[in-house]
Amino acid sequence: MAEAVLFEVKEAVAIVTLNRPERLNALNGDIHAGLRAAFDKIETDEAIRAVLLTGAGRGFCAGADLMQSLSGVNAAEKRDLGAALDKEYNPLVRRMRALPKPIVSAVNGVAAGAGVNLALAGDIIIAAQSANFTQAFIRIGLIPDAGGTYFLPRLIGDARARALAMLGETITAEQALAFGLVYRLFDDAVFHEEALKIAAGLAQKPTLALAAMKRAFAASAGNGLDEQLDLERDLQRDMGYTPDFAEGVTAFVEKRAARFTGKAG
Ligand code: T3D
Repeated sequence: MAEAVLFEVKEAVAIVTLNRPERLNALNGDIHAGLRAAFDKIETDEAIRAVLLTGAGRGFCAGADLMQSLSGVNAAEKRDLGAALDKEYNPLVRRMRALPKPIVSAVNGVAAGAGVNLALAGDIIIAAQSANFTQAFIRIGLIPDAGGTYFLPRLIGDARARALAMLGETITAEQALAFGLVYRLFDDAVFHEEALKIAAGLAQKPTLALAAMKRAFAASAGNGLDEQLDLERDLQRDMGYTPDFAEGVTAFVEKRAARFTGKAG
């Protein structure tokens, strides 16, 4: 049986590929286990400085596997869906947001349900022209999970978030771009190459500054301006002590490209 999640490292980028193309990479136990193993490696391997999350085949991810994880649900069987979120989805989303390395979500095709929201847990979300996005939950009597009710209003505004969640309509990649759900689109033919280029570029940047930015952006959702200014001060103080800051300034003065290591000392 093929591995449910493919993992390789190229140019200091961990390329994590959801690999159940015949099910549009719907999330089952194997995929969750594969993602846990991938993030274990990403968190501990210093040579990995960025992540590219994508899908095999024509799908990015169709959300929870309705044939496996959610099959057999009927009126007689009361299923505790909260337990699945506690065990698999929520730790994954928290882990992605807390990861001190940037994550590029490369939505190569169909994205539905938790598949969309998994992409939104990344830092930079890009999509292929053929991709589409569906908050499919309402079609089966659920609410957006995996952070959907958190990410959506913040990214695209409350009105659009509610409409997408409540209507369960599919939007094209062009609409997703216009809404601000994704940062950029690329032609399908060059999508993987362009996605890797973005991730590899991030892997050469001052990793500690990227990690500090993630912390600052995460905190800004709950902070007032005063708290955020204080946090920026504290994080910037830390950045001022990093070798990459010294290298950045030196390279500027010497009129050459900076060579960042991403290391603390
Ligand atoms: O306990 C918990 O896990 C709770 C967590 C819940 C989180 C959730 O994500 S709930 C939402 C689950 N996802 C969905 O409801 C989406 C279901 N899929 C669809 O609505 C459509 O497939 C799509 C809109 C995503 C794509 O449509 P289309 O026309 O491009 O493709 P298709 O023909 O429907 O799908 C292709 C194949 O993938 C097909 O298999 P077949 O007929 O060729 O053998 C289809 O059954 C399979 N597939 C698609 N989505 C899923 C799936 N198989 C299992 N689970 C899926 N989610």
